[in-house]
Amino acid sequence: MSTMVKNPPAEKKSVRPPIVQTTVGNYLLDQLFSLGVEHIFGIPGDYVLRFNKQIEQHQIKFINTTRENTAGYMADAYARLRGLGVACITYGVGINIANALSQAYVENSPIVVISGSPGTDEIIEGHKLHHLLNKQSTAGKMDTTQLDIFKHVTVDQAVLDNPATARAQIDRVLMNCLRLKKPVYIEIPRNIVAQPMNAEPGKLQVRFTSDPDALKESLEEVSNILKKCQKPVIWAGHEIQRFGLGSKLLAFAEKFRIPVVSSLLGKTVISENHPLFAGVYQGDISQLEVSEFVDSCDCLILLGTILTDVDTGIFTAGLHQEMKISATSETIEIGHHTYPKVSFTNFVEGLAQLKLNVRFRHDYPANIDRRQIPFIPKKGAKTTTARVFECIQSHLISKPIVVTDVGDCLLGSSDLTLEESSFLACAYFATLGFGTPGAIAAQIAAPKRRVIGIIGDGAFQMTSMELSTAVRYKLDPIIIVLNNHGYGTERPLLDGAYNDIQEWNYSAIPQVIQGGIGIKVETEEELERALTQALKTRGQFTLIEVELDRMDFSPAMLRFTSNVRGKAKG
Ligand SMILES: Cc1ncc(C[n+]2csc(CCOP(=O)(O)OP(=O)(O)O)c2C)c(N)n1
Ligand SMILES: [Mg+2]
Repeated sequence: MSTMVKNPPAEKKSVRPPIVQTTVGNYLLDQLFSLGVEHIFGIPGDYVLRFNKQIEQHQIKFINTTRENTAGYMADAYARLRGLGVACITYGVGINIANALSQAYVENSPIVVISGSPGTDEIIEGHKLHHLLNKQSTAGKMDTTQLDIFKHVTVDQAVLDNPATARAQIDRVLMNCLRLKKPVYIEIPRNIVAQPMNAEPGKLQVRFTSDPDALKESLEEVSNILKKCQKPVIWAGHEIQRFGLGSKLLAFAEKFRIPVVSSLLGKTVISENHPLFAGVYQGDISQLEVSEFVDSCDCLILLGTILTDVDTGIFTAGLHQEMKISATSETIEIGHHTYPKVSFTNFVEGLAQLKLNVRFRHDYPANIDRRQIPFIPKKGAKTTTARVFECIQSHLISKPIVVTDVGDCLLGSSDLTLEESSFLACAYFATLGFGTPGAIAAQIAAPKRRVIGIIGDGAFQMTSMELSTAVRYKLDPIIIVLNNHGYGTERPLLDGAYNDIQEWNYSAIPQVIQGGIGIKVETEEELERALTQALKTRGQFTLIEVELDRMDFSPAMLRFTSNVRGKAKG
């Protein structure tokens, strides 16, 4: 008998993708594109021009911004909506992006900052190069000033000074950006950008792993708590959105019928029209029924929530529930136990799959009236901040993305009822100036959706020139400027002339930047008309300047000033 096997199973070969010749800059662009990046925000400069040329010849589109920090905010907004954002700067003078990186760092926004730099062949002893601090120029030794600064606000960095190691560096840094959801920094000396390198193109994939026994034990501990408690509530934070876990969170909440409140930073982690959604919880800044509800629960399940002063209502959130489960990307704590070997992603995925015969019944969330009340303008009435938000709420049928700045626009927006992933705001780092560039980038990231930016006059004066980017790329965000004549949020804390700002004719800005429509409104009727018209206008932005009294505030700001103001230091 022949021992020959007629059809031997095909030998399993590990199929490696073919090695391709590329360049350092192009490899980086290809990797970014494979991760869903279609736009890069930034400003060119001689240290980065060769890379700008490579972007021009790539599928990725370069969006010229007016400043580097706005490029950073735009990459941040893009990352929040698309999972990864990129900003590109030139060396030294682009350092003003550090503010945006700080925000992205603490608010977990995965941004890649790419900077050009002097060529490795240009560092000659005694030569002073522009844009550099030139503290000491030593032959052949790269300047590290920018790298040193950015090390504080990024989780990984690479200087691509050698094509032979560039691929490994790029892949490592991008993986860390996606794994940790925080900014990273890549510096490319200008003589390296077009140098050839070999690559095996392949999509980078982040895998989150846990010790299986520890994961099992942590989920068993959750099950035991769920069996014991009567009235649990999930307090969901922004990390759920950043790690793409919204559907898992919802599966967990729906399976056991657990109501969900969100933090302000995590607003819209799930649709706020979902029957289990019970409101934005911020301690004593919350609407009364929301804080009373959370206080009445006996089990608090924090998922992806960071307990900042803003999100705890200046630490007025009681957190005195008998049972507590808390999971973030940094730590998982259940009762008195911590689980360092369990990843946040695996834990939330595990919650969604829990098998447990428990259903909670409490009808509170259904009792919250979130019906959209039509906005009927009162004839001749001067508008107030509260009415601006009521008017916006009545126009949310088209499910726009709302982007806010810091100030009353942020607090006032907390009461809006929005769809999932429809709210962008820097509610922790709280840097003024995010709103306008953030709204423009949101439109680039999600071109099929309308975007409403709500911005205070003070914040608007910081980054309003970014509207010229909206003109250039024919974008049509609606920008509502709440003109309360200065730094209104600060007035109740400690007022002085320092809270006044120069009056601008905001609605005349379109004339200067040669595009867009400007409307000034003072009454409720004008506001309603302007917003209706803006929503119908496509292809150009509409700026609605709303004239408000200096000491007029939203209901949320009034809750802040009356309930927790004493705890806020000026
Ligand atoms: C970049 C930056 N500088 C300063 C502050 C401090 N600050 C917080 S709120 C605020 C006033 C904002 O004024 P405006 O944008 O008009 O909003 P309003 O408070 O009037 O609602 C200031 C100056 C900040 N948050 N960010
Ligand atoms: Mg103001």
